[in-house]
Amino acid sequence: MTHNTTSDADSTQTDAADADALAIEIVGDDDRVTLSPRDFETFPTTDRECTIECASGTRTTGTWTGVVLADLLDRVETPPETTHVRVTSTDGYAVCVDIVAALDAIVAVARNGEPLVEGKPYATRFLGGNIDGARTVKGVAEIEPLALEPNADPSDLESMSLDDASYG
Ligand SMILES: Nc1nc2c(c(=O)[nH]1)N[C@H]1C(S)=C(S)[C@@H](COP(=O)(O)O)O[C@H]1N2
Ligand SMILES: [Mo]
Repeated sequence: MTHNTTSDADSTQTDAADADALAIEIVGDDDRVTLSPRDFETFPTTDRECTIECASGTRTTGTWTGVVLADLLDRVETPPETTHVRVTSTDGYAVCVDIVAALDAIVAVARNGEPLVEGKPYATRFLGGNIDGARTVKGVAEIEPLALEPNADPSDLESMSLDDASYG
């Protein structure tokens, strides 16, 4: 997929940047699909009651509305023995969760009825009942199902060490 660059300084620049911020790439075995905000809106949504707890002790509970990850994965050819799903943010934050937790997770677009886009820069959030707070990725950019070897360490595929306060 190609994008217009934002170097044309005109009134569409902000819209284009916003659209890019919400585009989500699903990476399959041999194929990849980029979902624009408009594509994303065509999926049914569901609600999840979810508490996000940080190692530091901060907790936030809310009702999150979003698209079930399984529906997104259906758009690509997944590896036959998928064991994990890697989710990467626009800020480089990346987590790797097991497939059971991932299939029950959602990519949320709203919290307590409020669109996440109003809390920029993060318009989406990956979360689920069996996903710990630190692995609830804000600003989902890429979702990749993986078939890891039994002795592989999924945390090798994570980069969760951004501690710039602006990443929250
Ligand atoms: N993209 C991105 N997502 C992220 C983080 C991050 O740095 N970048 N931090 C994580 C951590 S450590 C926690 S505890 C929660 C914090 O979520 P909150 O700001 O809603 O409390 O977001 C998680 N998601
Ligand atoms: Mo955290």
